Amino acid sequence: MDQTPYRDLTTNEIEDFARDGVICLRGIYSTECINLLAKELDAIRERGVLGTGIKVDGSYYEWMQNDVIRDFVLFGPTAKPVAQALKTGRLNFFYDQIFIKEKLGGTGTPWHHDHTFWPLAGSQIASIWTAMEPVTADGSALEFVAGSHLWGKKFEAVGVGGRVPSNEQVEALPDIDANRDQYHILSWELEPGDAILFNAMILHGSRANSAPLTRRAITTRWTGDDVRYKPIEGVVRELWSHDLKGGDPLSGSLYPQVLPCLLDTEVGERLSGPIPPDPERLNTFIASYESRIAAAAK
Ligand SMILES: O=C(O)CCC(=O)C(=O)O
Repeated sequence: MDQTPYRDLTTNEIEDFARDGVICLRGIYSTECINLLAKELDAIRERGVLGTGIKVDGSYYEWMQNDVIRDFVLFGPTAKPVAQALKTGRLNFFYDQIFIKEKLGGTGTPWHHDHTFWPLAGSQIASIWTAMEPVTADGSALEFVAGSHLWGKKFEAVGVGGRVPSNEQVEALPDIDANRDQYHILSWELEPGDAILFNAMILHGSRANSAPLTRRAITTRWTGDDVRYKPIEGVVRELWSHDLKGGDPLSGSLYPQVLPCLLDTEVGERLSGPIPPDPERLNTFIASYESRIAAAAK
């Protein structure tokens, strides 16, 4: 996989990211890179989340077991522009997440911001999202409320699976769709290789896919110097155990440093082979997933 960053961010892009909370980067990934990823996304879809057979429209932390996604994250061209936008010297990888929106009817992603889903404190947190096919406005293109990362509010975590309970103090989400003219909404149509880089506090979502093309996307999530681990109840499902306690900088084999350089102590084990999830945590995840399906079927 191409190891060279496509280019440095311009001063304008860094300023736009700070002001709007989101920028579009054209042609950041090569065709070869997208083709490799597309094959893996299809295979993951077939095998189900983390190889469990659970088939939903997404998966996450696949990099721990999938070598193409591992190389994309650790050696691909993403880390440097993300670090430039976040103005951070140290950049850790947080996790990858896959979002598939089936053609002609795939459901959208509700408006949300990412921060309240995650066991993190700090402001230097961003995701970079790219799709395997052209994304049109009616093809579930991402939408962002420009500047909402600066509102100083933390909203409830509402994702594709519904509202995620949290013991954090959070506010109800504003009804953005009912008042679209009151917000500055940014969205881009994309070609394969283009990507969108956005702050973890920006409100974003996507509408249902009414285009005749299934939209397969992958987001990688990154943290900078000021970020600390902050355990919160019930929000993100970490299926690998780690030693992080509240207040620790991210580190270790689950959340390794990528810039200024990889550390053998953190990535050595992963470079020598896939690391399966902790069986107990995985079983709890499968059971909770199955009970959610059963409850929804009643
Ligand atoms: O692909 C989507 O529809 C949602 C993506 C998203 O919310 C994210 O990457 O944080």
